[in-house]
Formats: sequence, C-alpha cells, structure tokens
Amino acid sequence: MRIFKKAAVLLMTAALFIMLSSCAQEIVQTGEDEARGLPVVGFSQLGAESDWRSANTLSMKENISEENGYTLIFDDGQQKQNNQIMAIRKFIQQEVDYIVLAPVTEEGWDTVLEEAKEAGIPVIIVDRMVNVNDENLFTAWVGSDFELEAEKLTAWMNEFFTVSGIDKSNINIVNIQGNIGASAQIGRTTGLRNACAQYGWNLLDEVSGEFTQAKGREVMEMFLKKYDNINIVYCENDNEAIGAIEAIESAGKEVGTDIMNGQIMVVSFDGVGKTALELAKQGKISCIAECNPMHGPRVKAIIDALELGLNPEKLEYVPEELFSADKTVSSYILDGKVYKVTELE
Ligand code: GZL
Repeated sequence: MRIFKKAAVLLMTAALFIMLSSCAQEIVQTGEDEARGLPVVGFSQLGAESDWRSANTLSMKENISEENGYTLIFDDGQQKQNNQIMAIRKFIQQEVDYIVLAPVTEEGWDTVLEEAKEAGIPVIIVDRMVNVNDENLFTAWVGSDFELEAEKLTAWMNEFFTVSGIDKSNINIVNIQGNIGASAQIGRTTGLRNACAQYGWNLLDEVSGEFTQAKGREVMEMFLKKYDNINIVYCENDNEAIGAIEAIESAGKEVGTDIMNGQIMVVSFDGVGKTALELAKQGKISCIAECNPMHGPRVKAIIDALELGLNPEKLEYVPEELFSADKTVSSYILDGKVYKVTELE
C-alpha cells in the first residue's frame, strides 16, 4: 500500500511541475485579485527585440494594473506568430475579459481572432496592424501612422539636401528594414521608396535588420562590402542604427552629415532608447522620426470605456515628431502643414 501512496505522490508532483513549467505566461498580479474579481486582460506582446518594445511593455504593465482595477496576464511571443496564436488560445481557455494583441506581422490572424470573437472576448490591437477580412474581428486599434513617419523623415532629408546644396544625383541610400511584413516595416519602406521616386534619390539596396542591433550591424557590414558609394543609411529603428554605426566606425569610416566629404549620414525611427538619443545628440544619428511606444494609457482608456458599455474609436493614432541635434532644418512642410523639428540639446 505504501508503494502505491508513494507513486501517487510522485505522479501528482510531476503533474504539478509540468503544469507550472509549461505556462509561459506571467500573471502580473497575484491571487487576491481573484477574490476581488478584477476584469482580466490577456496581453500578447510580440517580443523584446528593441528599446521601443521594452518601453511599450512597461507602458502596458504600468497602466493595465491592479491599482487601475485590472488583472494582467502577460505573454512574450518572442517574435513568433505561432507563440502569439497559442497565447491567444490560452487566454480564451482562461476566459479572460479582454485580449490585447501587439501583432508581429499583419497577416495570419483571421482564424484565432474568429475564435476570440466566438468566445465573446473583445480584442484590442496595439502598435502594428492586422490585415483581416472582417474588421469586426477587433474592437479598436492604437498605434502609429508608419508611412507618415517615413514621409516626415524623408521630407527632413530633402530639406537638408536642398539647404546644403547637395544634388539628388549624389544621394546613394541603403535601407536596413524591420521585420518583413510588420506594419512598421511596410510603412517605413513604402515612405522611403516614394521619396526616392519623388526626389530622384538612388536606392541602392534594402535588407531586413529585424529591428535588432546585432542584425543591423551584420547587414551594414554586408552593405559596406558590396557598395563603395553609400552616403545615407536609412534604418527602420534605432537599434538597427546603433548596429549600423558600430559597423561603419569599425570599417574606419565616419558617420555624420558631411556626406560630400566622405561621411555617411544615418537616420532612423523610434527615439526611445538612451543610447540612440545620445548618438543623435552627438550628431551620429542625424535625425530620428519619433515612434511613440506609450500605448498603455490609451489601451486602458479603451477598456475603461468598454467596461462602461461605451464604444471607443476604432482607430487611434498617437502624436509623433522629428528629433535632431542638427540645426540645418528647423521645420519642414508636408501636405501643406508645417512641422517643427524638436532640437536635441
Ligand atoms: C513600431 C514598432 C517597431 C519599432 C521597433 O511601432 O512596431 O517595432 O519601431 C520595434 O523598434 O521593434
């Protein structure tokens, strides 16, 4: 009899261990919430690839919080769509009250969002967009206009070249893209391609740096081996720009705005991490198009509204600027609207 008891205890211990270790989710609040019955929000974050992503996660955790009346279940998808789909299915099994999704790419969400809809769970999309057949598969979206970010940055570039007397025939650009298929990559790449066609710049090449510093450095090293006339590096986020600058300086070249005397101009997106802002203050990143990561307050406001039975706006764009320490361009005009450049001291 004693043997059977021992075996039963061992089996139950093993089962408990498997259950706990298989759970990749992080319950950000502890047990007393269940007693208080706070609404539960399941958040599928795409990864932790960049300073922007860390700031976005912090903003969400600070706002979808116990003191604000919510229990948050956080899941890190590690930049894989399958992990995010599994997380959403777990949230459905857990019968959460709301699902928030920061999608790694635009395609491939129809089926799992149909399942959430059938379960009667409202879905809020943050940051990048989902491309679904039925817009009713999500209740609201909060994020950036990525193509407008690129239009602002390339307008600044055009103004800089014009004021500096640099002819378009001298402009040779390489683009270190973000994750292919992410809304931020699609918008920023489209904006650059349109600017090259509009202003007559020469776009030498485009390769994904996956929004990371390591891959950004690797792609820049490849570009420097392949081309001897690069004078503009367009990075689709700051972490890629940091990696690109490491590669450029390791190759014995200089980054800066004096492109007619051999310097290579680096421009990028985000304006969130300390390192990138420091490089911009030093003039090593010539201009950064802000990408605002602070979606937490807006997502909380949307859920608060839904809790009250109200209908939030379907799409909400966050305000964004341009940052630069270079004084050549203090403002620029886009579609008849004057934008001021925020000068970094
Ligand atoms: C933009 C966001 C992008 C950032 C990158 O909203 O999706 O992903 O620009 C991040 O830094 O990796």
